[in-house]
Amino acid sequence: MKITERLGLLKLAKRNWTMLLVVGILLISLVATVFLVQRQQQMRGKAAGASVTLAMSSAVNSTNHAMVGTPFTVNVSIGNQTDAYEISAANVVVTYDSNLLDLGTNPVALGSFFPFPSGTEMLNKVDTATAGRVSFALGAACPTVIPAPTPVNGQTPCSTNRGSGILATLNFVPKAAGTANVAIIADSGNTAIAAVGQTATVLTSTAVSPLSLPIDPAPVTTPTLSFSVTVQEAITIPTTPRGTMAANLTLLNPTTGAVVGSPFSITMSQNRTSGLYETTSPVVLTGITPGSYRVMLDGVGHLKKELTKVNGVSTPVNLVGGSNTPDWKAQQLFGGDAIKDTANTVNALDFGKLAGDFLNSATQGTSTADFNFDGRVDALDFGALAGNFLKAGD
Ligand SMILES: [Ca+2]
Ligand SMILES: [Ca+2]
Repeated sequence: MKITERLGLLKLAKRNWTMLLVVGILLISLVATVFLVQRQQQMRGKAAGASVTLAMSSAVNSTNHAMVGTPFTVNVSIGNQTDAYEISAANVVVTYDSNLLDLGTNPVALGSFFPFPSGTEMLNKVDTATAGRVSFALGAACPTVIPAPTPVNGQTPCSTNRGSGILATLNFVPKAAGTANVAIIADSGNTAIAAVGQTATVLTSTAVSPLSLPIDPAPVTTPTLSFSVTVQEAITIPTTPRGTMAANLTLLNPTTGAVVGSPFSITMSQNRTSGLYETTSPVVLTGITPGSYRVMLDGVGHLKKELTKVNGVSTPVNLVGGSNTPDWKAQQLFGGDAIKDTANTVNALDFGKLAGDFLNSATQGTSTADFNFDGRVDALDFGALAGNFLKAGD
């Protein structure tokens, strides 16, 4: 073969290689284009079926009621069912029945949906200024997110997330019994969800069912009462312990003065150190609800005394559930009232009783005329009666 012929063959081969390369590139481009178009179509389809919702849940329900004074929580969750959106921020407004509920000391606790928000940033965006309304915005400083997240109601969004999760936990303290409503104001002007690349809220369902939360009254704890008083005739502490004093304790309505419930029969004994007569055990005020009362003590042989009188003025005591230990030790019982009657005084009838029991062995130890509880009716008791003659009880 001549050289010129050989060169011609080589030129032909080079053209073929070039053509092959061009065809190959065209083919690859075609495949890539088809793939990208398909991918885009897939993504469009995903976005079209996207659904972002808000929901509330609480352990309080028709079975497990809340209770006055006992805090409980409500979770506010986001549902991003198709994971189509990269959620960048949430602004949620919740209303609650402020007649029945107070917000707890930490009203909005951060949920787990946003992975990196700073709690401090979020707390700055919690608004509890209006009773019955609490709002919070999640999202803080994440300046490197590209594209820049869309602000929600002026709040700068922070880290992004897909899927579902708890945005925040609201803390409430029930203050009155009833059925409290807690609702999300789910309209775009108040509650909004922002997603990367979206210019409007992506919240699809604005109908969030309010929670109806039953609240029971707090269980009533029965008040108990322990106190001491001074018994005029028994101030000294003899070698032989003095006898006990039986008494009726009566609670009165502070406004009307009406007797509340039944009188309580109590026993008081002398404290061997102070000389005061004290309740031997806390008086369990069964049937009495915590509240404000006047308290009357009617001890055997002694004029009736209002323990809640201060300088002659009724000053009701506030009895709480559980232990009450008011300081009534300065209240003094006056002896001489051997016969209790409507006259409520130390008078001739009482003197008659004392005279009848005077040094009478048959009544020693049991007589209502033993005003100093020493087991005898004698001159000391006569002295007490004489000193209080014509005095009236409360
Ligand atoms: Ca009397
Ligand atoms: Ca006596």
